[in-house]
Amino acid sequence: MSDRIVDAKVIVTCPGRNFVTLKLTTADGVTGLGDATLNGRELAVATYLQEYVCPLLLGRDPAQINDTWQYLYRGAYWRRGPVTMASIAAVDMALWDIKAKTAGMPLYQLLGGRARDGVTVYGHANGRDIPEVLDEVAAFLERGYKAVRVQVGIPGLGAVYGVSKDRTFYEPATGTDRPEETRWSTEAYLHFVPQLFAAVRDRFGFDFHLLHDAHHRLTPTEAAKFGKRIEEYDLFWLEDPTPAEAQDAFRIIKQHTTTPIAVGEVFNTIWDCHQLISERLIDFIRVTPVHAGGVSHVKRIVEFADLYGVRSGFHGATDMSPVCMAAAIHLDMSIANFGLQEYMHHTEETNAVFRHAYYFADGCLHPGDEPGLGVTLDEELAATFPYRRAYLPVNRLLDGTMFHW
Ligand code: GCO
Ligand code: MG
Repeated sequence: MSDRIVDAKVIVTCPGRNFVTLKLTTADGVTGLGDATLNGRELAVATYLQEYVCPLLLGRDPAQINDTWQYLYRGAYWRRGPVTMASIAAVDMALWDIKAKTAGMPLYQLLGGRARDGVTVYGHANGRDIPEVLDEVAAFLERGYKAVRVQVGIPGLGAVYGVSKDRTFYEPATGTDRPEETRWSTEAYLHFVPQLFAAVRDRFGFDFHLLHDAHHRLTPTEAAKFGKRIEEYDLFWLEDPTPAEAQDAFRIIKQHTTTPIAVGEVFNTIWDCHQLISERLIDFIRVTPVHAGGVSHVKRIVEFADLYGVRSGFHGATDMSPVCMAAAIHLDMSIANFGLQEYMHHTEETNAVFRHAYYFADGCLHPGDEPGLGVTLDEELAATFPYRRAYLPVNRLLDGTMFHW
């Protein structure tokens, strides 16, 4: 007699930032967790799950992951989109958690076992000016990181993407009543940022991976010119050079530069990136379980990407809860075409609510040995951190024109 899902609960908590988590329980008493956090729009996903998905899950066999995925994807008629796909992702992650716990093994074992010793990660070095960033890079390298992303304040501009106000924790979703408004000049950015790469390579050499995120702000021509200009600094990747929805824009970039290109943190399905991958227009695909349909769908995307020499670079900012991070790490451990994993620290409160088996050592994350995803959610503690509305910033050009954040 097969098992049945008897409870589906959505837990919203704010231990430093908001997280939405789905917890499934089976008649056999096994529980599974799935991350459903969509930064700045959390309650839309919580409602989608609570009102439309949870009732459908009760009574289903937790072992039938593929059928449940298709039931929620094909069965909704309205396909794709961040809200729908984060909801499906949460169900998928929770079902894989249950399956691996039932099998008594860490999830990566079910996905085919270890394909590497550990998951190499990159940290975020940032600062208001170049000397501050250099100090941060030094600190990451001292802690054993083998890859570092650098972001810097731009003279003449106020707050810019990727530069923390808080030195220990980066969270861009700060506006509670309305989004924070920032101002932007692509000219000022393109003029200044190569000086940062020059300073980093000058002081620390080339013996580690250097990365940078342009956060979707350049035109294809600007990105092509920029990529070419910075080739001498040998970036591991230039991330999100142009707005990600236009897949053909990347053809222009690729025709002009050998700086490797990463994109995909805002993608929800394979349909958002199949052209980028099959035409070899990118080098790294940045999808992550919570925003791209869970473990099952991300596995499908990276296996497809492997056919074209595109490697993984899963998104791992603070808005991916430890549940999503664990799912990403289990995938990273087992896939053939692993590239690099993003890793940002969660707050102590977050780590207390979501106790996790994964840990950092020697520049890598390791999944630990617990069965399933290896994450437990302390519901009582979670309830002491109520939801607080938060918006990601919006961005305008210096003349007030709405721009990409
Ligand atoms: C990254 C991302 C993040 C996003 C954030 C939005 O590369 O880590 O660009 O910083 O801005 O995840 O919610
Ligand atoms: Mg990014």
